[in-house]
Amino acid sequence: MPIIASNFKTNHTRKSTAIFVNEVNDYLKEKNILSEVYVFPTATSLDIFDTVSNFIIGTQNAYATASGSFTGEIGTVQLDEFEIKTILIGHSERRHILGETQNVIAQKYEFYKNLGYKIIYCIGEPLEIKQKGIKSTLEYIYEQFIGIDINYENLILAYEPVWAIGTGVSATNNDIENVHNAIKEKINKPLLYGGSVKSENVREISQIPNVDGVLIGTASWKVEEFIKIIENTK
Ligand code: G2H
Repeated sequence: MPIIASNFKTNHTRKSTAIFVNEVNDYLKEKNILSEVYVFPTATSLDIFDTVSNFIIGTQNAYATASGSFTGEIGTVQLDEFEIKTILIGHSERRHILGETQNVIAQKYEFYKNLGYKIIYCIGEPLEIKQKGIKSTLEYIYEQFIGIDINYENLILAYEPVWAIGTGVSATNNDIENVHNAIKEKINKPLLYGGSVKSENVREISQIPNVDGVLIGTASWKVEEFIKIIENTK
């Protein structure tokens, strides 16, 4: 069953998120879709999903704590209120824009793993590494597994090359296949591809061997496009 995950990043209000969720929920109810669908809204909208049953809501981020003095962060006390048990960890925007180090990421991973959360763990290389070739790309990616328990039962991986994120330029099918094959050989977990996935390329991408689904930002923010993506994913 393919996995389709929408990452809202810093987009949508509570009002527009509620509309999005209701429409996608209605669509999934009618269509008997076989994909496993996830939505990661902003933290401010996590509380409006009480009645959603056709897909899984996760948090884009949280701190490795129950509660405490961590200005600007949320912890499990807040997530528990909304019965959130799914988290994105290691997204390139958190690594490269928010400055999360591998050490911080590994601590977060360990904390949420110990609580049984489903973790979508993101990895991916920047352009200058990609330009050095597949060997450097894989070395870079493997360093992103330092401190990460790859045997964790609730782990889903997402390969997101940094240069393909939000740029409109997806990796080629060949690039995706090579990296996915290599990762799968080492780590036998569901492996998503992310980076400029849209309704026009999702069918091809989701049919590449060892691609178990997709993680989508930009193209998933409009409900019609997200529904097309769900329809086109095989
Ligand atoms: C990668 C992806 C979603 P986009 O960040 O995680 O974003 O689809 O906009 O490239």
